[in-house]
Amino acid sequence: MRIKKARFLTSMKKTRDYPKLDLPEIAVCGKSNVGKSSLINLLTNNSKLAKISGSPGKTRLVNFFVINEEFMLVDLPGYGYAKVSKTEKNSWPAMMEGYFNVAKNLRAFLILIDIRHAPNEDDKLMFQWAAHFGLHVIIVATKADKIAKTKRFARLRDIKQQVGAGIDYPIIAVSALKKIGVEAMLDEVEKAL
Ligand SMILES: Nc1nc2c(ncn2[C@@H]2O[C@H](COP(=O)(O)OP(=O)(O)OP(=O)(O)O)[C@@H](O)[C@H]2O)c(=O)[nH]1
Ligand SMILES: [Mg+2]
Repeated sequence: MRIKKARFLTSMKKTRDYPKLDLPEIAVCGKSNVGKSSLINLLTNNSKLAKISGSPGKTRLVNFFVINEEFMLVDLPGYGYAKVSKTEKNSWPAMMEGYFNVAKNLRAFLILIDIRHAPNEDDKLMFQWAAHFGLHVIIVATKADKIAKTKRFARLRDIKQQVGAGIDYPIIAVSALKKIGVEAMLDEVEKAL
């Protein structure tokens, strides 16, 4: 697949703001600062599409991007960021739940994990939860440029094992900085669609 066109569509906090477009969706989730927005920019080859930030907690709404007028990439708010306000923290589960209630065309659920770190309890819960609901999970190990190429394979294997994924689950190493993993990601996305 080649991404020829990508555009920001809308942000959603309440389910009434869920876009009316009837397109399949690929959702991107993971801890704050793991590189969700950067992944969307990497795949669309547009560094300005999704807002990136050095400080975690940048994406606090569900953001929808329309790709090739064929499907949507959905940037979900990150979890596990200690410094967001209590109100914001409390609104996270409701916002996610709201999204899952209305997103009937969800074809794949990307769970991003920093390649350098072991998945934490939140990551594991996210994975178990998604698997429980029968979502097509793709694990994405981000910031692959931060470790030596020779160590990548072992890290992918460990992450997969630690998160509790069987051998059937795809796992892909990406680097937004070094533009690694784009083709593998687009292949998986295409399969899921
Ligand atoms: N070295 C390196 N840094 C990256 C990579 N991807 C993202 N980053 C950096 O990680 C930080 C967070 O990236 P974002 O894409 O904003 O992360 P996010 O998951 O969208 O964060 P929230 O919206 O806050 O949940 C930024 O400083 C990025 O430049 C990567 O592949 N390699
Ligand atoms: Mg973000």
